[in-house]
Amino acid sequence: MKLLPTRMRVLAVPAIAALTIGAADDAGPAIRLNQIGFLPETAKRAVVPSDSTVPLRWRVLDEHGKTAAEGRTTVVGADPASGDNVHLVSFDRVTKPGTYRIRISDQTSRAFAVRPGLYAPLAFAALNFFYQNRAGIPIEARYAGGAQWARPAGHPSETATCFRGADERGTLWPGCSYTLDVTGGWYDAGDQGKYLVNGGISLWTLQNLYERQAASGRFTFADGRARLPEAGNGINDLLDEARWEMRFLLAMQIPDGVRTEVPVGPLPSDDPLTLRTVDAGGMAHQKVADRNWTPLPTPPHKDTEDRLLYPPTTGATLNLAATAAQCARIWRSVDPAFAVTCLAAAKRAYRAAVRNPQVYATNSFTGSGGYGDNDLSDELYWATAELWATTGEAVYGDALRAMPARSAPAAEPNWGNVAALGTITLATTPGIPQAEAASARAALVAAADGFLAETERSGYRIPYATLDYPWGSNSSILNRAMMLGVAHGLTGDARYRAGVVDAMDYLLGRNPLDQSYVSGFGARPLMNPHHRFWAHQLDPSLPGPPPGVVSGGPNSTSMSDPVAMTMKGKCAPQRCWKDEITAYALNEVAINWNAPLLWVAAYLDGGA
Ligand code: 9MR
Ligand code: 9MR
Repeated sequence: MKLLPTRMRVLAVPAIAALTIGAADDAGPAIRLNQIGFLPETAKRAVVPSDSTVPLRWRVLDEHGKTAAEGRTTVVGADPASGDNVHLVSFDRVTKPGTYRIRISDQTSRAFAVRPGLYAPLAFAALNFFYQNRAGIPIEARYAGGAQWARPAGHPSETATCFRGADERGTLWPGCSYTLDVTGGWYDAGDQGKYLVNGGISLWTLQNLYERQAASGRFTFADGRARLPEAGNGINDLLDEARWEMRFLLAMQIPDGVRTEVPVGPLPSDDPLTLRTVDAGGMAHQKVADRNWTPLPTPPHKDTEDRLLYPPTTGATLNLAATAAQCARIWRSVDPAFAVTCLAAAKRAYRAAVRNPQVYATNSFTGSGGYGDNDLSDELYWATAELWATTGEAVYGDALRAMPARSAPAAEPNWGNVAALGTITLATTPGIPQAEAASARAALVAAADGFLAETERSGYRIPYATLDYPWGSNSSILNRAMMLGVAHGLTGDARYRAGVVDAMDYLLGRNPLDQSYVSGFGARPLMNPHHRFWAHQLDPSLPGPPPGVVSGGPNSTSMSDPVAMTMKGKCAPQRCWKDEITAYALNEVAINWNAPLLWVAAYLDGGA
């Protein structure tokens, strides 16, 4: 990778090392750190772009200008992910609550806080994102944090039938003779599609956070603490939010006895596809979404497109099986009737997926995203693990023991690779037999060790050393942080917690763009995400994002939107990002990205 010129101005006095620190420019002071600050007892690090080859003197100054700590930077050197030469400042020993700045040579950082409770507002805001993206219910000012975010219900009674006719590749779909009432759930992202694949990982993450809090007894979102219509109903607010999505997933399940035409087996590359009739009872539709892409902006209540059910897939069905199984064990003690509903749906979905194991999403419809995945072995493993953890039934344990995914090294999860979700469940749910629990724990700790090793190769010191930044890279980093949090819980080893802090520091400003990727948090927060309602940049009468929304982040590998296209080949991976609403490959928001933000913020707040 070629080193690219950085945006900083380097003073041309190389003989005097202390002067070669990058100067402030429009990106702010050249000392990069978490813009919301630090908890008293965690790792504290800043990164300084500088070409100096010798350590630089730093001082941390308190609010009176007195030196609270001092030392010399560690020279890290050239960092291909950012294109910067960097130094590291470590000031863990500043633990006294207060407001500080870092001074290096003639540069002074922004003021930052050291204080307990720093992450609670972020955790609540990240949860509120899900309320704000609810379909089928009016978004009210009192819950949304202000009148600007209120809107009438989007798709308030969404009774949909199946797509019928020719798709983009000429395959002819038969439609169906039924409708499903699929009102509710969360919109996926900047678009208003509602997808089972992606709904699944997002819902799992909220439910998992609840399970961890139930196990520890420290509930961040005890009933009445969050801003939600359901607050005060006697049920934990995080569970209320999760149930909003769970009910939608349940509604997407096909009634028993339905036979439908779908592609069966690996998808050929030539179109149109040949469809075969299968027993689809218990399968789930891939998505309900607009027939055509709506323009930006389109507030949800102004969407005039047809809303259609798209063909059932094995992937969607396994997402339903996994999350409904998890739902069943969580709700057993809270609302037993809902738990029974979830378990019945999970088992029915699982049977349907086993009967139809290779019905893949074709990615051939306009108007919504594809979420196509041609390897469902990890989804099967995940669903099997969840059902086993919930029921203890031997049929699931036996199936699981026969699966290769079990011993695979654990990568951070994403919508298309969900094995880690099953492994976390096996590692942490009471009742899993010792052998399986131990191997799941070992796999997670090994993965966490791998992430920490990557920190050592990362200039900005994050547990993510790739030079190929994918679509939604911020969520890859957050999901790694979640796994590090799990490893911390399993081992008690503080190094894993420090890794979580490193990841969050990057998200909140310790990056080459000096950018907080989260709206409403930090000195330079996200302002213009790709979203059809938070579209202030295109229409001043619409709001910007509410606080607590994370951008997908730098994307150096699929630079397909109009903004990204102009940057292609010209940015170091961590710089392939722009805060522009039209930059959907760089700057969209999504439920599966905000979910790990919520998980990690709650964890850092002491609640996971
Ligand atoms: O707005 C859409 C966004 O939610 C998706 O992530 C993205 C990729 O599937 O597509 C966006 O929609 C664009 C479409 O793909 C092409 N025409 C312009 C659309 C609006 O930006
Ligand atoms: O998150 C998805 C990413 O992994 C894919 O590369 C990308 C293009 O297919 O699509 C992303 O998912 C989008 C979905 O298709 C539609 N809603 C918005 C999602 C986030 O951009």
